[in-house]
Amino acid sequence: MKKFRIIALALLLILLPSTLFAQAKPIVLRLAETHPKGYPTELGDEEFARLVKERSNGRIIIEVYPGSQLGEEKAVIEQVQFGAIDITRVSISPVAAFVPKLNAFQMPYLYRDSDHMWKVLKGDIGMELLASLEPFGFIGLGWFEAGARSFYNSKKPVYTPADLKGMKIRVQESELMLGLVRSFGAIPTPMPYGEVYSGLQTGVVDGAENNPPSYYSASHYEVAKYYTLDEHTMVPEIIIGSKISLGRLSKADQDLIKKAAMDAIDYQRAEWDAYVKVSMDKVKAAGCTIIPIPDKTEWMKAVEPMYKQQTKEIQDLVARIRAVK
Ligand code: GTR
Repeated sequence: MKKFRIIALALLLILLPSTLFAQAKPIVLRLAETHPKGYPTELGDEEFARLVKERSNGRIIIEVYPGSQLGEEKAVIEQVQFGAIDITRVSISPVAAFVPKLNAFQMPYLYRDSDHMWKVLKGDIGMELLASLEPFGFIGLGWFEAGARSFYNSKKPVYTPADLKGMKIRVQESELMLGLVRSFGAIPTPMPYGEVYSGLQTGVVDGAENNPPSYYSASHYEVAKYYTLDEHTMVPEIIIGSKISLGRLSKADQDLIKKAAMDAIDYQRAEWDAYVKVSMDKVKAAGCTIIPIPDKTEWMKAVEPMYKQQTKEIQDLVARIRAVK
């Protein structure tokens, strides 16, 4: 009996520390980010990770991999779907290839302004769209700001849609963006973000389109100095998790992660505004030709037919978005 007690005690001493150790081992989730360290979306990712760590008392760690270390956006989205990457922050544009409904959020000249867009994203429609990602293998976690996208090129100043005619313009891997560029009479060329600089430099494309932070931080301004502020789209960024990998966590942990993503939004938006100013100052100082377009009527007219070409589902969503006051 005594011998049995000694063995039991010995076993307890051996097993107890290892159980404690197992409990202390954190859950590590990898987050893929296209932009480099210090870019506003990357700072937003870091804030999201900080909130998750703090609120889970260090039980859940989100490791941010910036600068496309885990791949370009389309490939990363696929890996999230298969559970090989846990989370990513991407533009909704390439996600819409997997979840077509999201196209409603990137229609040209849709929002009155950024406040209108944020009312939509944080309101019922935004929540509904995040939830609608689940059947496709994603858990919609939150949105980030990405301002407005405009055209830039290496050839000449562009003042009207007619000036874009025949130009080869790089677009994200998105059907809707291909259609948008065609509406302006230009020739769309889908290409991963990481290839745009050399594409512009070698003349594979004449131009591209993006917001001021991307135009500046990816150095596109060095090789495409004409930037026309036509602001054709406001395409929100999205944070998506893998249904396979996050699905293994408890409901409480999934909710904690969702809430942290939402709570990181205001921080990211403030960083965004600051970086837009820095970017515009830098590209002006570098001698880029910035062409403001205060009256966008003819730009809007050129893309108007796109609205009629959308599915009924998207047209209904667009009507609801426009009705948000
Ligand atoms: C940026 C966006 C990136 C990426 C890029 C692109 O504005 O933040 O996630 O989608 O545009 O044009 O590929």
